[in-house]
Amino acid sequence: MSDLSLMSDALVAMNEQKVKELVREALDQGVLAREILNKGLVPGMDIVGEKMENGDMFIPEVLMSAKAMSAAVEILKPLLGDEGLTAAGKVVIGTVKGDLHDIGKNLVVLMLESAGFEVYNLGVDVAPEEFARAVQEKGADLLGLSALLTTTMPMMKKTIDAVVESGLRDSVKVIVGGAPVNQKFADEIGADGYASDAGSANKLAKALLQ
Ligand code: B1M
Repeated sequence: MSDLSLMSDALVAMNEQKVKELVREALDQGVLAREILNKGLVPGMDIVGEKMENGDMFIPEVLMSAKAMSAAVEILKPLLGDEGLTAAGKVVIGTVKGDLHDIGKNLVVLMLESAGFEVYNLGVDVAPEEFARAVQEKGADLLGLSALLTTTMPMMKKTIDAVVESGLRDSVKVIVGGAPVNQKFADEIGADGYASDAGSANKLAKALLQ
């Protein structure tokens, strides 16, 4: 059976080739895509985060690990989604202004798309007015906000404020997520929900739009 800790090691070693090789090997051995993600890749990125925090890895190195992670996610992409679900609604999603982290948000996008949502991914560093404009233009049922930095969390509140100001708050549900975010914060800023990971975001989106 595949040892998924080797995948974490390869990610920390910034070895994209090896990561991809191990992902393909695990799939060949019948390991589920979700398990590869949750037990091999995400723990690897957690170690990268710790090393970054301790000054054992620097930004260019973290970027190389992030690139390896994205390449692995590309392989898993077609296998991650729920099958047989019908179009469930329109979603506008992005990482808030000042924040450039997008790996987790892209996983959320992946899950939502494969669950049949029509997803408009605005990318990273998205200003509150940009979100509000997109909600209006796309007629979104759901707005998803991601933040990975404690310093950009307040931007989530500002984004909700912008949606309120544009008179759209009653027509769109807002969900928030990202490592520093929690349910309490979501409640404080007036979001409709919080999800801790991509799978829960998918469930939450479906529940809110039912
Ligand atoms: Co940055 N970074 N980073 N970084 N980075 C963190 C987040 C950090 C925790 C590392 C650390 O110090 N331990 C720390 C934040 C500390 C804090 O504020 N609490 C940090 C810092 C400080 C910084 C810089 C300030 C560093 C610097 O320049 N001195 C800088 C800021 C740049 C900016 O954004 N303005 C910076 C830069 C970067 C890189 C560009 C090098 C790179 C990002 C590359 C990219 O995303 N394309 C990077 C990375 C890779 C990380 C770590 C190592 C990994 C993040 C990741 O991709 N995780 C991260 C440490 C860590 O998280 N362990 C760190 C894997 C991903 C699958 O998980 O993103 O949590 P995550 O997403 C999950 C859930 O959170 C959730 O579902 C996802 C999937 O299950 N989720 C949602 C996410 N969004 C959601 C939205 C939802 C629902 C759920 O609904 C809409």
